[in-house]
Amino acid sequence: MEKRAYLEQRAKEIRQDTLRCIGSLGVGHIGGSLSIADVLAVLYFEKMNIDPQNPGLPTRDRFVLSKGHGGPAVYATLAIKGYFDKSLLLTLNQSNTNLPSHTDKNKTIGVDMTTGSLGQGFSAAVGMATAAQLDGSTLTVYAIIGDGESQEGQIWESAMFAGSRGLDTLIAFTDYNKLQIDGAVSDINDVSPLDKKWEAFNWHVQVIDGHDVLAISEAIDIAKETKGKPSMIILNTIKGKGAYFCEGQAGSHNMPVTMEQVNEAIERLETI
Ligand SMILES: Cc1ncc(C[n+]2csc(CCOP(=O)(O)OP(=O)(O)O)c2C)c(N)n1
Ligand SMILES: [Mg+2]
Repeated sequence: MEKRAYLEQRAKEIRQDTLRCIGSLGVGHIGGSLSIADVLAVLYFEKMNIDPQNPGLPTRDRFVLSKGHGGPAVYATLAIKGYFDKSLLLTLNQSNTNLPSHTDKNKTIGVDMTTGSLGQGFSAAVGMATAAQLDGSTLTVYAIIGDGESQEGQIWESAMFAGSRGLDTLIAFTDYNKLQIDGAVSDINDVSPLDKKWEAFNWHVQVIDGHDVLAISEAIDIAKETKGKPSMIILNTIKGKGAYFCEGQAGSHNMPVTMEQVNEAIERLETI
């Protein structure tokens, strides 16, 4: 299968399983999970050096979802990749589950860092890349931060450190869906111009369509070829992308959902 078609198919499956996962609970972070489905498809099904049969391999690439509330999309991705059975997706955030609403490395096989307190995951990713640099390792550390999350001071503290250290094995993405919990990021505490800010912190910056799998794939290739600087890939995305009942809406952040909505959305994704 042609690369674009293959990756788009994986992204569609990630969206459908994310919806099944959140639908099983009846409430969840639909918007911020669906906006990252395409980058997860490219990372887990093309780029990352990982082996679901050997999830603890020290030389594997690392992935940190700093906006940890997008956990369901990561769980869908890991299940499709074969880290665990898809039936686990239907236990989201229930008692004794291995899939809490926010990613937790002590609970879920395949998750590299516990996140949820905004800003902290990115610092951990910078720490991982620093350790890899000290070890002389060539592994790549990938991280996704949110645009609302980018209002956290901690993001810029670690951005400055990574830039000053020239951590070129660190590739970060901003899920620039323009929305946070309460509304538009630009209304609450505008983070723009994000590209100029990251450049000023000595990062190599690219701005792309975050729903174009080939654009994401090419941007990662360019980031890997860039030496002496960490890379920021700003993904222009739509919150709730692919769910007809909440796409582009601030209310999609953490919302109730019925199985009727879930099934209808899954069916509509099938026909795109
Ligand atoms: C330190 C901290 N403060 C506040 C929160 C509550 N919180 C969770 S998600 C969120 C909004 C994040 O917005 P954004 O980064 O744009 O993510 P998106 O919803 O678009 O995925 C907030 C304020 C938190 N998890 N951690
Ligand atoms: Mg956002």
